[in-house]
Amino acid sequence: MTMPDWLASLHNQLGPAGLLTNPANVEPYAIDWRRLFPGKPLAVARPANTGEVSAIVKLCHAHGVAIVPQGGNTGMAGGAVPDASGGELVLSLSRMNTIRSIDPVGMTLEAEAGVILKTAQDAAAHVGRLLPISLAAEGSAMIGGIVSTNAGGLNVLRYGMTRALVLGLEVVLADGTVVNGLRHLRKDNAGYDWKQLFIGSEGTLGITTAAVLRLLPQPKDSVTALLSVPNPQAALDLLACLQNTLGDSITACELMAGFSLDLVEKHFSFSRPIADGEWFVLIEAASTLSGLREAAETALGDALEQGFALDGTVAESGRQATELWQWRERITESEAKEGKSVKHDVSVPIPQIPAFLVAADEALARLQPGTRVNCFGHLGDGNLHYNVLITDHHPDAVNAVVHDVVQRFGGSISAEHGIGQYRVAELARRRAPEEQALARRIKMALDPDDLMNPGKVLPRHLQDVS
Ligand code: FAD
Ligand code: 2HG
Ligand code: ZN
Repeated sequence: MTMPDWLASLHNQLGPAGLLTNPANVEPYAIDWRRLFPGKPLAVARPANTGEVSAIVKLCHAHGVAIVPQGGNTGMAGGAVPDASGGELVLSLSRMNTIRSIDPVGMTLEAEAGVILKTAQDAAAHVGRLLPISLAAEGSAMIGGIVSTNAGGLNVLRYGMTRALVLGLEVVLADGTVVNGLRHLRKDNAGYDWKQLFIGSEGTLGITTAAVLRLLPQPKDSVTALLSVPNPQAALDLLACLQNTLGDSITACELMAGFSLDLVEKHFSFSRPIADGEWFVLIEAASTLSGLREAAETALGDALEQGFALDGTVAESGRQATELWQWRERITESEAKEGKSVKHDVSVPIPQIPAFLVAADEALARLQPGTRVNCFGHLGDGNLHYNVLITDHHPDAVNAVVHDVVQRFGGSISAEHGIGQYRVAELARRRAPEEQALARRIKMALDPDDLMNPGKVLPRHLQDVS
């Protein structure tokens, strides 16, 4: 099949490494991590710099071609893959992988969108600083994807979501205009803080080409413990009890059902460091000051004495801490190996977690008794991954049942993964009309032709919606 003229001219401009058209080469970019949303890219553009991104976007704008930005393609909502029409261009940021600067005094790191999160973390650590964004996909997820999904992860309890760590952004707008807001400033109230619109917008408003991230001092000491708890309420009591003593040195507090650990044991053959139980909590504290370990061990002893935890193990070395974290970080892969699942990335007000779990379990049992739920997540953020292993029911029916309960508890149907294409209909069904209308006005202002990742976050053809 011959290329349209505009694509041929793009090919000349970007060179063979910059534009992939061969079906075998574009195939890896066509489907999401969960393999739920197979698409068909028109081609894959791989720009080497911001100027090339701008040139691609200008050309697409002129020819009415939709663009799907893609980073590490680890997203959980099908946001980074094109539809099946064969008409959407995937724009991969993977060749834009330069860390432009690290400033240990001003504590900032400026990175292009295609820098892998782990590479950025390591670069910060190399100068004694911490980039605290951390998630199990950090070996593949890229800064542009992290920013564009406003990723959460394992350290939100102490450091906040990605949004809290972004100081500056460079973006390419839907008409190809480059907007450089790469300021390394802690305080900047000069006009609208427009970068906030792009953070978490999942590529629907423009393309993030680089970001300035905030760094922190690297902790000198950390303590990691895995505890079994009798129930989710005890897990919350445990967290509160530890916070009373350890304050905000607690960086992570992750809840895992016994079933989640069973899955990891089954699919990775790890041997359990702790007796079997119904629920587990993985907790980590970190400090730049000395004395953390003694304080943490005393606090954990008190929590055990008060019955908030039944059993526990504290990592004695960095290697043991990594091993404990494997129980948490391997859950997603274990679930995928187990088979298909219907994922829910929900949040509810933190004190409501135990009641939410009871209500969700009851509602699911009414739909189908005996359904297996892989429930784990970021307890300290009120964010649970309440994943239902495949049932006889259509995923939409399962979503509806769980999200009805979430809504009753005043929660969110997407705490950290975003909407992508997976949750578009659910969001449209559940968001107040005024909020939806406001979102459409923002989209129409920045991307009136609906060419930036159409059909993600918002339904397609906004022009047709009154
Ligand atoms: P992609 O998947 O490539 O893209 C995600 C979205 O951002 C898409 O809509 C895409 O179009 C858009 N996008 C990507 N790059 C750009 C750009 N430069 N400009 C504009 N738009 C862009 N997420 C969490 O929040 N917390 C977790 O704990 C977590 N754990 C995970 C664990 C595993 C094992 C896996 C597979 C995923 C996990 N995720 C988690 C989800 C995922 O890693 C995050 O959403 C991550 O931020 C996606 O980064 P990415 O580079 O892979 O983005
Ligand atoms: C995590 O917390 C990720 O590990 C993935 O957000 C959650 O697999 C999931 O549903
Ligand atoms: Zn998560």
